[in-house]
Amino acid sequence: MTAVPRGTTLVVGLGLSGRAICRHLARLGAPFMVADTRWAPPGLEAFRQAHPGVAVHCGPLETLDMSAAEEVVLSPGVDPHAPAFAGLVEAHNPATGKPRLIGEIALFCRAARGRVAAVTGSNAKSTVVTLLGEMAAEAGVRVAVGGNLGTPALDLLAASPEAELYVLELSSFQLETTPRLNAECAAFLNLSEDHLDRHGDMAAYRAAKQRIFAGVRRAVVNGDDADTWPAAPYALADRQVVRFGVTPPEGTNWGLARRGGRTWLVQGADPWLAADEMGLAGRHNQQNALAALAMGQILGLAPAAMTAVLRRFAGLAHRSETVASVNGVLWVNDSKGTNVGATLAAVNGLGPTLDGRLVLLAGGEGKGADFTPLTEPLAAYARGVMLYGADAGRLAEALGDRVPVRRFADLADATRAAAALAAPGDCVLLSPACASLDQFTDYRARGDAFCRLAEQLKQDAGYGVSAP
Ligand code: UMA
Ligand code: ADP
Repeated sequence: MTAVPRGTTLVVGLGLSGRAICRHLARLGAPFMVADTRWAPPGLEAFRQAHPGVAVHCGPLETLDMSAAEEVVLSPGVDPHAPAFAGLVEAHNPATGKPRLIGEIALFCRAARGRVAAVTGSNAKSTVVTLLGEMAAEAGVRVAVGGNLGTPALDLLAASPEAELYVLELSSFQLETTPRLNAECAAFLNLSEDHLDRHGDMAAYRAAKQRIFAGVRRAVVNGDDADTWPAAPYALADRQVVRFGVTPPEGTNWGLARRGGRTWLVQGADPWLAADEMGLAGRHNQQNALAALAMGQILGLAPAAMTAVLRRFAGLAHRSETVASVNGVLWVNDSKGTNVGATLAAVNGLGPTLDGRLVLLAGGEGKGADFTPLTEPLAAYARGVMLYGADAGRLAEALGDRVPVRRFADLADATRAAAALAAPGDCVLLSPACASLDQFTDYRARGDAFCRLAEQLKQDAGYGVSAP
């Protein structure tokens, strides 16, 4: 049994967040050691070189005595309810009064000087965070953007110490270990099944996301999704909550309204921008734009700066991204569709716009989700569904005989079969409704593989791929 020395902070996890936590503690001059549950975590040698003299424990945490640790700081990929942390969750150190177990974002809250705008939800976080970050920059605010999106929050502090505003994408994993975020503005965009293998059930998943409202000044929520509304113990006064939705809104809420034959983004009765002027396409992105506008207004950003960004922003890679057009067939990379809600948005968004039908590529790690909500939309819009990866069997079972389904060993085989099936006017859509980790390093690698396959088809006889 190894013991964490008294007064030493234990950092768990040597990934992106863990390394950012270590850099932060080193900058503060706080003594720390590191543990990772894996025997050979990636980047171990580089870590040892960057932090000579810092003790590293690799392997099961049960052989580590944490009882004297100053505090235990978890990476998001580490489950605070694992047996090794029994007794630490929600416990406080009697000597310091601080929680015994926290995450990276709790350290961020202690150190950040600028205002915090935070975004969570099962889907659309990255899109809304990017929109809001660009709006703030366009409005002349010194802004830093990161969190689950990419740059770990603690690295933002060092990279942009002068930031007036931090725009953070926060996952349920990060929020679960954040006692009080105290955000100036926090948005909870939507809730659909995801990460049930970690949280156990939807109630626990929702409760983790609700923590975004702890200590918040103003909240932005989805008027059509009651799960996103602040609930006990984070209930807020009505005047603190702004809603967005897809219908004409009341008061100062945000929504969509028809004017002169066009759909407009509106606040109450005030039109802000016609939806067809946006760089982003699809009803789901109109909701995303409304959420960003609602947050931007709360933060005092200039309206002209916000609408300028909505006009020019054309979307992030791997999110319903058109990557090729092959003999009249559209190829769309929605590799970031890692859960059922995201794939539903892609299928319902694209399906009605096609002259032909969808050929969907799906599969991977389903994270315990129920796939049956995909059946009806796929029956309506799909010519066929090509399944691959760990949960292909569960997907096939859920879709039953309502949709023609075929199974393949991997994405490459599934993609070739999709190309053979698709007819002019169709769309080959990669939106897997699953995580990629059984066959790829992450969703980007999966999306890149799909793009390479499309590119390969361009070289093959009979396929004249042109840029979209
Ligand atoms: N791991 C172990 N043992 C350990 C520590 C980690 O097995 O002791 C495993 C985890 O189970 C996981 C992997 O290592 O499979 C990475 O975990 P991590 O906590 O070290 O992850 P980081 O590299 O720090 O990346 C995290 C986020 N990853 C997770 O939450 C799993 C990244 O989001 C995020 O970009 C990064 O911090 C910076 O903030 C990725 C993600 O998939 C994109 N997030 C999920 C999502 O978006 O759905 C929540
Ligand atoms: P996140 O960071 O929450 O994963 P992204 O902006 O990266 O969000 O989008 C993830 C997936 O969700 C993509 O497949 C995207 O097409 C889909 N999506 C985008 N906006 C919405 C929305 N409003 N509702 C449901 N799905 C959406």
